[in-house]
Amino acid sequence: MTEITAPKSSLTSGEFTDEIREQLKYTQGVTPEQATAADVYVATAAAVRRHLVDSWMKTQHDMVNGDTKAVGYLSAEFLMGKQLENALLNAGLTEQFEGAMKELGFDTKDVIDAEYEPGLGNGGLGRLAACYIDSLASIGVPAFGYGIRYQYGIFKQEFDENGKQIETPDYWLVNEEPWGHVDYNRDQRVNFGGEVVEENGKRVWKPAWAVRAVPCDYMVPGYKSGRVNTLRLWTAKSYDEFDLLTFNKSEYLDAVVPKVEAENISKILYPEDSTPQGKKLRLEQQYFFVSASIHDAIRVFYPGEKNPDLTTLPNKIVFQLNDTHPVIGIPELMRVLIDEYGYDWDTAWSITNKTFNYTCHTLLPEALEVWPASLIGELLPRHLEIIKKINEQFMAELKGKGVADDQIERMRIYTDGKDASVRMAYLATYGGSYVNGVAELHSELLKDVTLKDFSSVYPDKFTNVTNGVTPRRFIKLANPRMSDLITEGLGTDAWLSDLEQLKGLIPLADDPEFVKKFAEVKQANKNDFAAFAKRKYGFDIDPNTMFNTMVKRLHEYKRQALKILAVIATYADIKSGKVDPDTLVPRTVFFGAKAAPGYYLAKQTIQLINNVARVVNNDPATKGKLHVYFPWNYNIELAQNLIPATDLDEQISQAGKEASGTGNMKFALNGALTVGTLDGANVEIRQLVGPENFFLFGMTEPEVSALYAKGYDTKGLSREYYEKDPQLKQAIDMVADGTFSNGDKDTYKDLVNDWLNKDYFMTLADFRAYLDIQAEIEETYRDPMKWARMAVLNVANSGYFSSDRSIEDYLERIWHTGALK
Ligand code: T68
Repeated sequence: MTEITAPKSSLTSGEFTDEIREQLKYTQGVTPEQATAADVYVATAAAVRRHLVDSWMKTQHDMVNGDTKAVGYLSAEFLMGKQLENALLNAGLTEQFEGAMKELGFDTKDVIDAEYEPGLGNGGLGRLAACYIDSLASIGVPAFGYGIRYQYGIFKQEFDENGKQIETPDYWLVNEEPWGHVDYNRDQRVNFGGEVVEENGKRVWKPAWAVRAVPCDYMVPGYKSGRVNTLRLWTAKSYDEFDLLTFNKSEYLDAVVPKVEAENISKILYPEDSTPQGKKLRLEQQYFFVSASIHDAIRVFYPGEKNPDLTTLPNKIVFQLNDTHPVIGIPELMRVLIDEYGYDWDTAWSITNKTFNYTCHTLLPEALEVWPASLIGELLPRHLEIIKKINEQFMAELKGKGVADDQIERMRIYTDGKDASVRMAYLATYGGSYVNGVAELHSELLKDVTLKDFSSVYPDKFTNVTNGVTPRRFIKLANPRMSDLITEGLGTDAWLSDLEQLKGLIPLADDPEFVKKFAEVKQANKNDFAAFAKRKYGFDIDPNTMFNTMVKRLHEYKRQALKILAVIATYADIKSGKVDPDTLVPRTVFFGAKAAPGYYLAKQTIQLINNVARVVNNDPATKGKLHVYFPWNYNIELAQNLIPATDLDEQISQAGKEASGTGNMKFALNGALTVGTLDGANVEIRQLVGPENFFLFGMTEPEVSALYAKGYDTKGLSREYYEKDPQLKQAIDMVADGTFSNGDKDTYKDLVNDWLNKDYFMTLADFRAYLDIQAEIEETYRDPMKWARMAVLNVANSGYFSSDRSIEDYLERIWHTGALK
């Protein structure tokens, strides 16, 4: 692990208070007496930024002038969460802030709450990008995060009176946003459309229109590293404030059309997290931020040079492609090198190949982006030519290697014919140096299934980097009580930048005093969460029940349906008198999940969960024994509150479908036990925390494959499970018979139909195993000390899942660079 040293800020609380006062006066124009919590938040943010500026500038200077290669993390999403607390922590100003708030008469919580959470991501992929730029800065590696400053982030989720999801726009820029610095002087021109013509034997792109990319810079302070990196998010602006010609014809409204169209590019984040829509605007977004970022990197690393030697580019920066969304960067860099800087094809290819690497985040074939060639040709005609040429070179290379014709055909990057298309994952795999999956099982399946043809020809390209999460936000800030207890137990807080030190807690699992304190921390967190949920959602939650949580995007493969069917089965047992409720472990089940707006079955599942919650929570028969809550609009803030309060975490995806998961890591690190399948990073979590401290159930990936081979989804085999298992049958019958839809039998008919006739993700096949493991969980939970001891061992053995470790793996296996000296 890299040595991390940085002085704690020597600023006093009094001095910090004065700085905040000054900001209140000069930026907000209010006296401390007039100030609201929102004013104090903005003023504090401005004051913190001032403390970071010197380190930020020095980091940039060292990056450009030193010989350490930088990382450019290209990602369509950065799901940052609120910034203030994290910036204070990493700047070493937390205590001064607390002192200042006392002096100014403000509650720290109110001030922190005043920040509006930016939601510039869908889920795991976007949050991972945010964790990675935190870790890069904390380790001291020079890096840029490059992405889009969407005006509208992920939609706000509400539920209507029938429990259906309603999406409303998330205009996160309603109020002042004090973190971003818009830099109009470092803009980039991004061209689109038009045609390619032959001029003096050269192919020349004559674009039809252009957009101005304006960067907005966010400082990314490292924890105790003294380094501050940059997150550069691009906004699309029009070059023509208004089109004069149109204006003169006095068509005033039409005059702003080009402006509106240009600015649409960074208007909204696409809310689909797994099914690419093939929309023109989406491709425009991708090219927009990638083109601006590549040009920006050349500007940064070759300042003022007219004829830079770009053969050195791979020594200056390495671009990581966060999934296929930025893969158009490969032909773009080729184009820049050849058309703008005059390099020959082979030189350009060698530079490009060394500069890019690709991370894949999925196993679902439908999630791999494939663009119609016609669309690429329309928007980026020169790129389409380059892609075709890359494909030709690739085919020839494969032939030269003696690859069989049918395999070569399967591997085409560009597929000919009427529906000609471009496979972005293939382009990324061939065009870059390395391809990695995000957990061991996932990387194996990538090699053996999804990209098997590629790994057979290029085995050395393939590697794994298991995901991680930042311990600063997800332990220290989210769970201050547990953090204090860990620091007390270990006698140091150095674990926050070297999470493997948590191993030092292993002996404390046998110290009843420590285990008891650990259980008390969990209880206090549960009490806090109950108060938070009352305040924010109006829920009346009993904190003396088991908190059982399933939070993640809603997707069939993640199997929220399995969880809700199990809840229904328990409910049915109570109602029918089969089970005496007094013998049950009292349990509160939490769901948090957004569904893509066009994802019909996912939305039905949300409606079902809400209505099960309504029925169960209002039934006197289950009172105090079983409750279900679905706090709407799951986001980072809710995660930070709910995860530390959770006893039991659900990671129950169908084996072979969840690439990694990162929620699973956050829960284990916060002392929740996991009930899970052998999928994604669950496999590694279980290995590390010990099988005896993990509730495993369900089919394995090979068993899943075998069941598909028998025709599970095509021959309707799920019905057999339904017929054979009375508890399963009853649960499904209750969904069908209107128990959760005021007697209406149609509400969930598509969901029920799917379960009984297709059930692609094998919810029914895993149902029995799932109920059985829940019984074992109950038995364990009845012994609070045993449970708490298992929880301690989960925390102690999960240090591996720090994003610092993931970044160290990227540095070693893929980027071949390190911290600034
Ligand atoms: C997630 N993917 C994986 N995608 O599902 C999860 N996709 O297993 C993994 O832990 C995580 O990535 C980090 O590696 C996503 O979150 C998206 O959000 C997404 C967004 C747009 C298009 C496609």
